[in-house]
Amino acid sequence: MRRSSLFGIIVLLLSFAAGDASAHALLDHAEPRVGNEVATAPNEVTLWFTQKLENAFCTITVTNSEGQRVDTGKTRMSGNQMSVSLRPGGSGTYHVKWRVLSVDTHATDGSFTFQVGQ
Ligand SMILES: [Cu+2]
Repeated sequence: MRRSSLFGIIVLLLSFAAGDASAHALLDHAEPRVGNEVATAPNEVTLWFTQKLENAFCTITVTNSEGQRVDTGKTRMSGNQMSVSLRPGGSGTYHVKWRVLSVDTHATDGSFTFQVGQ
């Protein structure tokens, strides 16, 4: 009897944990697209998330192939979308790092790259 109620509690906790994980703001897609190559350096990067974002605590950092920061630091946000303007950074691999706080107060972060052609 004790054992079965303990099992019930564990199942309940696991289902809470699973529900919570799906509620975090994860990267849905980006422009330029994750891993893709674009012909010319874009003048901004836009990220779309799976959940609405809490404006005050979200950042995007973009560096070019030489590791120089090319984002202007000014992010624009609307709902589940966040953009940052870029300075010219030449060709090569760009790294995008993001950190966001979703409206459910959970912080998530991640990174991806895209290529800029010659
Ligand atoms: Cu969450």
